[in-house]
Amino acid sequence: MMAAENHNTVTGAKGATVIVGLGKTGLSCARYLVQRGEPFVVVDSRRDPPCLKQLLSIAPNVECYLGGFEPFVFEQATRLIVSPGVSVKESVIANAMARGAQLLGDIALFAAQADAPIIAVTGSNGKSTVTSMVGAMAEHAGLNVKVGGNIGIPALDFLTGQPETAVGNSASSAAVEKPAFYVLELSSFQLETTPNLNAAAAVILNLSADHMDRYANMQEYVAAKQKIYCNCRYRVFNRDDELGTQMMKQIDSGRQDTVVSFGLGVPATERDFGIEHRAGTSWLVKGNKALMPVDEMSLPGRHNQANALAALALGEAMKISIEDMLHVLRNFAGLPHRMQLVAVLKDVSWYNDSKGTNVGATVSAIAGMPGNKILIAGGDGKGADFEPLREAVIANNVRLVILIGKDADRIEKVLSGVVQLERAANMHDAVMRASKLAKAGEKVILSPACASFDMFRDYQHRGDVFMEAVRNLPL
Ligand code: UMA
Ligand code: ADP
Repeated sequence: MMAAENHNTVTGAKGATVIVGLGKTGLSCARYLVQRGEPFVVVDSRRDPPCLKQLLSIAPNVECYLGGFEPFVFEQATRLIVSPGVSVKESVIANAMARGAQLLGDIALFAAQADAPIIAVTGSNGKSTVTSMVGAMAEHAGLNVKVGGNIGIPALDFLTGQPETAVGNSASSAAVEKPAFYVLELSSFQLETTPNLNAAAAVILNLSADHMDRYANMQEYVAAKQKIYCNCRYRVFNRDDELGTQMMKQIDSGRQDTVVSFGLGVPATERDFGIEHRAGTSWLVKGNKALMPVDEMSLPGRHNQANALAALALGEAMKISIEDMLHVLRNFAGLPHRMQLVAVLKDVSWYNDSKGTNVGATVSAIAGMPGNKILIAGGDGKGADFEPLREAVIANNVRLVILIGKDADRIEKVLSGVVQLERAANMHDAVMRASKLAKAGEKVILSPACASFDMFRDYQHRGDVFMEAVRNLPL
């Protein structure tokens, strides 16, 4: 039975645990509870949530309330397992918590049962890059490692043995084999429902405004991120990041755990990672030990040097040899939709940075690319302040900005008068305009500074549409 949406009671003990949200995360939580024989009900505000069919195949009799958050579903709950896409400020959730219901997310369930140490990565930008680098380093060192979380594979799928959770292994062996480590990318949404992550090592890469439609202010966002260090034994932080450094000073008082910093300058202690210029060459260094010339890294840009240093610090916590880690930094191909070179046409280079979903990411994308450029930006700004784009556009030779999407007006307000602006009706139009206006030697970068949901399924879809439009340009 799939419970009818007009039921006004939740039956028996099933109502005690409510899974809120039926996307990938909700489904992974349902699988986990089914395997443990624990009863639950599911609720989603969408009438047709993406994982309904899969849910009914593993739990045909589950009670499932769709198309809204009816209060009666929450009133009987003693435990809410809330998906990252649902705000914990929803009144039904806040009321249940006020009554004493326990609030958890998938990562909290995972952390309580994980059979191997967790290496955790968060930050406003660079999470997927660093998570993937650390995963690749561990694999190169011959470790069986599982890489997941916000990067795309719900962590609980590792415990329930889903075949797609095999990373760098055959599906059959990875489903049963206990890994040496879990490397998890964690969003602020996942962290805010994780009271005790208990990670073996964790990093906050950087802190700049994101998801301001879900948080009242920066403080609230930072407090969610800070949960990554809860009971963590090896804390890595970015000493160039003001908020991150402040946070570390506050947490530090009286604690004896290992604390390692990374930053783009010379490190102050032998434990810390940084960059030092010696005889005309920039080196990645640990303390005063030179590790590798920065030029040997496969990924370009200062932000990727910071990402590499963070990955080195985490890899060291996993006891991976420096040689194995440097090999990965020399050969890491980078991820799609992150400053991905799509084509060079008539001496114009086209880059897909669709994963630039907040202002900080777009600022680093344009700052990291020398020469004149055209920026395609816009979408759903998630309540962001676009002001930092103004300075970045002026300082980094952005000659033209083509705006798309819901928040084009808001971005135009900030950039008006400092750069030539164009409006485009859709991505194809934006690419056509850029192609007509680009001059030889310039770069065209899609780095929207916004989420994609106003026009596309997700950032991958947006990047794919962009790349297709570029590849279809008349030669
Ligand atoms: N939604 C509703 N009603 C509901 C439940 C969800 O409208 O009742 C909407 C949400 O507002 C959201 C969408 O449905 O727009 C998906 O939400 P979800 O919680 O069901 O998402 P999942 O499919 O479980 O995917 C989540 C992460 N999604 C979000 O945090 C929005 C995925 O990160 C993550 O890969 C996956 O779990 C596995 O861990 C994506 C993401 O966009 C990539 N993350 C944000 C980011 O990186 O900026 C945080
Ligand atoms: P996340 O998973 O946090 O969204 P990604 O590794 O997917 O981060 O990178 C997303 C975008 O953010 C990239 O395309 C790049 O423009 C930018 N970026 C990556 N690393 C950093 C960093 N350390 N600092 C600032 N911006 C970054």
